[in-house]
Amino acid sequence: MTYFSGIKKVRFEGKDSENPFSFKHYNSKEVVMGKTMEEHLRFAVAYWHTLTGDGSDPFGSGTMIRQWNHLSGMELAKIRVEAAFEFFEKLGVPFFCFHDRDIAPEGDNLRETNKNLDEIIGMIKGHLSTSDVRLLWNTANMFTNPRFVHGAATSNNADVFAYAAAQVKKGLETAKELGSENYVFWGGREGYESLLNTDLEFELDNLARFYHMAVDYAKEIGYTGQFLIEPKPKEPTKHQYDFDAATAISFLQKYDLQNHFKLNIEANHATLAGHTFEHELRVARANGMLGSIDANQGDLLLGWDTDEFPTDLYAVTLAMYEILENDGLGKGGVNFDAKVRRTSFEAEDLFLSHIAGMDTFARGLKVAAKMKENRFFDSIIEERYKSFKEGIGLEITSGKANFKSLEEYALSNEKIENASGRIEFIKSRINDYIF
Ligand code: XUL
Ligand code: CO
Repeated sequence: MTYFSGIKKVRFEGKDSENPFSFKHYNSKEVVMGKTMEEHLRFAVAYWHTLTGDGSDPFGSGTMIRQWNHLSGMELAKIRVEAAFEFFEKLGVPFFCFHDRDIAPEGDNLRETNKNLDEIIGMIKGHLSTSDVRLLWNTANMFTNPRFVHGAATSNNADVFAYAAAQVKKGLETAKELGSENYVFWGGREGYESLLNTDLEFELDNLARFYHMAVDYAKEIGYTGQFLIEPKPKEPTKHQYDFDAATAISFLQKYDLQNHFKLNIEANHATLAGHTFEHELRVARANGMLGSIDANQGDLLLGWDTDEFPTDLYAVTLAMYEILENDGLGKGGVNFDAKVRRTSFEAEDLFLSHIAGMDTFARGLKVAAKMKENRFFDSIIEERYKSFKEGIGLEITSGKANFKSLEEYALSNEKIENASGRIEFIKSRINDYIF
């Protein structure tokens, strides 16, 4: 049985190819700065958008034409696994990611839910053993079911906290069983709607308790994957606790969790927080906490998470520069947390959208590598901060200066001269690199 019958394995054919089902730029074996593109990019497919998503929105039902539309329950879950591996292999992506509830439906109680999950995990394990595909990360969906109406680890209801703990316990066992390279925590409904009924400090303490329990349990079962927190400022709650990279990092530091977690930075979450993608990557990198990325893009005219496939070459180039400067993503990767538009409802669009994203990242990688090789940003930064390399600047950075010596210097320094930041010139040079 095949689920994408008209489509052959997608191959690199170069930029002059007329075949839409080919890569124009992503050549998995091409070496860029000492590593293959496949090693740099570590692409992953998001199960929830690509296999589970049906194109429904708050105004209308699903539009996606899929061969499995007539099925439901466990039958549907099983077919999706078959379709998933056909898709991953035809597309040539090395990784995928899922939430527990993407792969198997809930049963009448937690025991039955776990039984459903076990059956599907068994199937996935079978596929993994005969395929080159691996699991980049798994996570727990603790936001869809009504029990999570007030949050999961930050719920006011201790029974919900316990349920969430049981769910993540199972998630960590799944991660170990399937050899997942990372385990993700995105704070689905961990936030608040109104401060009028919220004990913010208590909820944050509970969130930290929850994370410590997860760290302890991973250690207990010998799961050594990287833990990742995925910041997002809002949606579904009005205010999410893991608002952005800086907020997540200070939370981890306050609760002594910083050595156990890195961040999974998502482009559209960055823009919702009023930041650029590269800002969030830079903040994570500067703190040694850049672990993985959720590759997508938002629509700057819309105020919500549109999760579009990333095709903005400018933004992707700057993101890839941050990743190269981070010396790669380690165990992390580039996960397409992106969905085809509701109007792109044919199964073929799943391929075309991923190809668009993969080609954009391949181009971004190549441009960023050229900038890095030419020390484009390094020389701008060196020139701009050169006043700290000698004289009074060197005294400041070497710890020799104090307020008194600096006052003495400032009193004797008649004229301060600043240099232009040259922003417009820099932007036009970046255009030259891209085009
Ligand atoms: C939601 C989001 C999630 C996480 C995993 O905005 O990005 O899909 O990536 O829970
Ligand atoms: Co995401």
